[in-house]
Amino acid sequence: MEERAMMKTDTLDQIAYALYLAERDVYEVTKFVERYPELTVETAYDIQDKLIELKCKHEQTSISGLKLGLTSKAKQQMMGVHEPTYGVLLANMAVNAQHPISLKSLIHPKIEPEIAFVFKEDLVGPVVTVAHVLTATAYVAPAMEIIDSRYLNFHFTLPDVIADNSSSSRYIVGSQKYAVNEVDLVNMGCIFTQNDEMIATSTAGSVMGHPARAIAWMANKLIARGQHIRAGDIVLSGALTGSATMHAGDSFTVSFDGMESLSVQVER
Ligand code: 0L1
Ligand code: MG
Repeated sequence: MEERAMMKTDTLDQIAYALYLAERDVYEVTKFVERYPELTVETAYDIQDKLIELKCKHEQTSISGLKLGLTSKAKQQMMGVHEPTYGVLLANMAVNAQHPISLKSLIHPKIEPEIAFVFKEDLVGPVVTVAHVLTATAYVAPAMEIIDSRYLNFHFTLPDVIADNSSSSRYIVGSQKYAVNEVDLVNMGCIFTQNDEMIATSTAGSVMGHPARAIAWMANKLIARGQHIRAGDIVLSGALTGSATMHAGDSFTVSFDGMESLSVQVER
């Protein structure tokens, strides 16, 4: 609480609005920590909440779920941060894989394989475990996330990226649904291809040993802010591999053992 009081509400509103405009008008901004060194992880989640309010109001959309980011040590090291993050998914971020994706409204998009968990029950911290996550899950499905940091060259600190809704941009969820006991959420292999060339392989367990562990971590964080995972929410687990830069005409496919593969095509 004390930490949060160090930044004026006006400043938090201004940062949220600057991030909203950068996304709306498709341009990059420089990280805010340089201008506001007092920005903390907690104040950054306050800004994220304000950004989501702005987007819901101006884009006439609503919250459809949550996403985890930076769940692998490799990605944390790559980005120079020390813990995972979460962000909010909105209904208008959902992409239908049947149609080519336009990059026109995106700044410098990258795409990454994820596992989507869809919830049939609320999941409320602070003592959520992997078992609780699995019990509350209606189904899992293959997914991809398009991330599009609003920061120049994807350069940010942990508070910056949290304020920017953890780089959320779009998400794609496969139409086939799988019960949690139908797939091996630790050892299930994943192959990620770009234009039919394999660019990365991984296993489900690359997300904190078990993707449900990442979700439990988030549920236990959310409660400190009076928030929780709601029945009906879609939650993206965090990426299983590094992300790939998207170009016009590219195609991307993620194939998980035991699940139908999911492909997207980028508009030419
Ligand atoms: O979903 C992710 O892992 C991305 C979180 C933000 C970091 C980035 O923009 O790469
Ligand atoms: Mg992601």
